Amino acid sequence: VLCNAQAVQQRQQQSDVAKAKIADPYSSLGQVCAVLGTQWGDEGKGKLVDILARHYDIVARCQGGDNAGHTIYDDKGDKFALHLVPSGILQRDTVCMVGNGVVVHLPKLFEEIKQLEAKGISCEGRIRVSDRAHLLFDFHRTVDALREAELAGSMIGTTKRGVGPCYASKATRNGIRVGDLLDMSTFRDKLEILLEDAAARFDKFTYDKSMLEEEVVRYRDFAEKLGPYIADTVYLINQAYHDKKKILVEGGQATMLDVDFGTYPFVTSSNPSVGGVCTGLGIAPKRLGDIIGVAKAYTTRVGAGPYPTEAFGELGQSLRETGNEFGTTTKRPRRCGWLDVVALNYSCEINGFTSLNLTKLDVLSNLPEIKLGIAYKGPKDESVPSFPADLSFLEKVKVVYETVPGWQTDISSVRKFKDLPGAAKAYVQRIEELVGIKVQFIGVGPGRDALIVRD
Ligand code: 2SA
Ligand code: GDP
Ligand code: MG
Repeated sequence: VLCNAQAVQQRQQQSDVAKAKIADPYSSLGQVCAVLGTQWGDEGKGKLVDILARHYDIVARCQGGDNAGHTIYDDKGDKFALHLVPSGILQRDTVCMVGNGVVVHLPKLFEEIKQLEAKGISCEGRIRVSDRAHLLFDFHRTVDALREAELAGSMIGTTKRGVGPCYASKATRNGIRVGDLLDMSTFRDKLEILLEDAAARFDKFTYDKSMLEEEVVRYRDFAEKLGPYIADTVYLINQAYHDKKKILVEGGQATMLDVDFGTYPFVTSSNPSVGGVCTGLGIAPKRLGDIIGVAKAYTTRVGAGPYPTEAFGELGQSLRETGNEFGTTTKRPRRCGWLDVVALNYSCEINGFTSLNLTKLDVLSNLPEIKLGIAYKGPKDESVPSFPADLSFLEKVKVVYETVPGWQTDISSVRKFKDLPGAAKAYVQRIEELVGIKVQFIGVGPGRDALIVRD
């Protein structure tokens, strides 16, 4: 019943070749490595990036904005929730880059920097913001909320961080870029055009000249503060590549929220899949060494939109509570369900993952049995070859489940694959079999040390 068995088999063969080569999983990772979400976000990308960062010189974000929420813990167990600052910031020698594909809300960026510095994390000289990145203004956030209100019953469930409207300004080519702050003489006029646009489109959007002048004054101040952070990151990252420096890319959101490949229109407005790494940083595709897909051992989604393996009732609630599934940015409860292998396979195909990080395996520990959604059937019982584009069809698919035994033992202190209970090992191996990609890393808790690295 598995959809696209041929693709899975081909990946399996390639993965076997890769498997044979691995001696030290960290040092064998490519000079350029991307960590990307395979599902609907919050798979635990931040945690892996924080762990890998010590082996990298640069950690870069390529898309999204402060809609992202990446939770990491330091060695003392102190929690950090990052939104715009890349998750490499806790490793003191890394340079953290905010690439051209990111939309940047400067008040939030400075707030985050302030919070980090208050916790003793020095950001000075370590953060580089692309001069080509677009500025996300407060008014974009207002427009985000107005658009959602207009949609009434069919809201997207955005984070209301203004991300969609900012990418819209970018696409209509009247957006303002970080580099524009270097010449404040034209800034006022550019901002006025944007505000006029919003006022013309939304009756409820009003602004007066004093508001514009206040924003200009505020941004004059930001321009001064941001000056030392602004850089031609496209040049920097490619120079770093030539200098044999190691580059780690941190994805925000995930493939099923991709504006092209996700459950459109219930998606974010960027490309969290692998293409976004190239366009959002100016890295050539052939320079990408490793592409690690982060997959939660079950599935979650926050915001509206179809999601075939969603569990309602007791199971959904118990996964949410055990997994602490609440939005890092908005605190919204996440919808929970079984692992969707159809979506995962689709994601593997699009991104060409070289390995997977299966996260939150510990969350499944109390379950007597676990299900895997291995295929979809259409309303006429027909097989569905790949993840459908048509949402009305997607809403009608029936998920074919495979049930496997649970392990019902606490695994949070296990650090070696061989020490996992048999049923947990079998679950991981079954996923590998179903997608044809090696699960190199396994998360068994939120802490930095709670990771099984397979050799
Ligand atoms: P937006 O704000 O325009 O990007 O929203 C569009 C859709 O994208 C989803 N989205 C996310 N999904 C999961 N996690 C995200 N980050 C935060 C987190 C979310 C939070 O880490 O928990 O705190 O609620 C994220 N960002 C965007 C969003 O839910 C919409 O479905
Ligand atoms: P991201 O957006 O992909 O970086 O993920 P988030 O940080 O938004 O959400 C993942 C949540 O799961 C965070 O609270 C992490 O601390 C936590 N987490 C990550 N990996 C694991 C794991 O293996 N087990 C458990 N129990 N929690 C994890
Ligand atoms: Mg998140």
